[in-house]
Amino acid sequence: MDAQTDDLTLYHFPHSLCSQKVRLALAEKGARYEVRVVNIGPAHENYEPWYMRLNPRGVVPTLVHDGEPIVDSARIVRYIDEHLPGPPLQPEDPALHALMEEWIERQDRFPMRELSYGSGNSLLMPIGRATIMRRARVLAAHRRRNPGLSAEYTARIEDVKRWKRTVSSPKEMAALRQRLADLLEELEALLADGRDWIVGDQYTLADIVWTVFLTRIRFLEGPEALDEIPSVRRYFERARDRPSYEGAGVRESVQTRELLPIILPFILPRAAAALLVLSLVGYGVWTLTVTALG
Ligand SMILES: N[C@@H](CCC(=O)N[C@@H](CS)C(=O)NCC(=O)O)C(=O)O
Repeated sequence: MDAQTDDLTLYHFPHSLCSQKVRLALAEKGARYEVRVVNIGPAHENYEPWYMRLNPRGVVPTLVHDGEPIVDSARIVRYIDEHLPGPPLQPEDPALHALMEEWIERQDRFPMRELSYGSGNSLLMPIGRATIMRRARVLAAHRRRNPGLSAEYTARIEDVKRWKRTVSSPKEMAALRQRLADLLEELEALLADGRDWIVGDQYTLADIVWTVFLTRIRFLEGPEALDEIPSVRRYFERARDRPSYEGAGVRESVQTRELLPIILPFILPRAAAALLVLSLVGYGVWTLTVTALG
């Protein structure tokens, strides 16, 4: 394919797992693209009608290529490989291609969102959990104002309720952690023959999704999370050493300096309003007390 001449815009959020997969695929291809940050919390710009029309599930990422939106990170990374110039990221051999697909799907099926919000010890985790039900309220308010998108908002509200039920259930969370341990053991078994990448010698889309997934596991569980599975740890280190990892800005921790400008414009006006109300109530109580005392 010739040099890239097309218009590409990625709607994303810097720390989002799925956005990072797409950025990594774009970096491997050496693609040039515009970015638009969609504030997925606390402003929930992703639930606004303009974005729901672009991405009916109201999630990031969305890639817009010459005006056409493509949604769902697993589809987007395939699309990137098939439509942009750069090194091929899918094997030609059908058996290897099937292996790549199998590992993309294994990763994609794992509910990382639930694990991210239902475990971890960072201060941000309880805050994150508390925000889940706020999403249902924001979605319901949008549904009232946008009857044309009622089906999309209803589907999303149901999804948010399921999300909340899972992260609130210690039994489901324990099962999820076991499922993750099994999945990582399966990857360890695959890589134990010394292969560099999931299908062998070629770095493919499967490695892209697994690089970001393993980064998130280390983010949640600490850098020692892969110590018991040495082949996976070495595999992750190889992937992290690729220039694309830095180029895509794969996040290994919360970048407070990056998140604050996104969060503060939402929090500050509300904090100021709350302070004003508290001051008015305090002043009222004080005036009444002074009046009552004569
Ligand atoms: N299957 C979708 C999932 C996308 C997804 O869940 N994105 C998350 C960030 S990684 C999101 O937008 N969350 C915001 C929300 O659910 O409100 C994909 O792979 O693109």
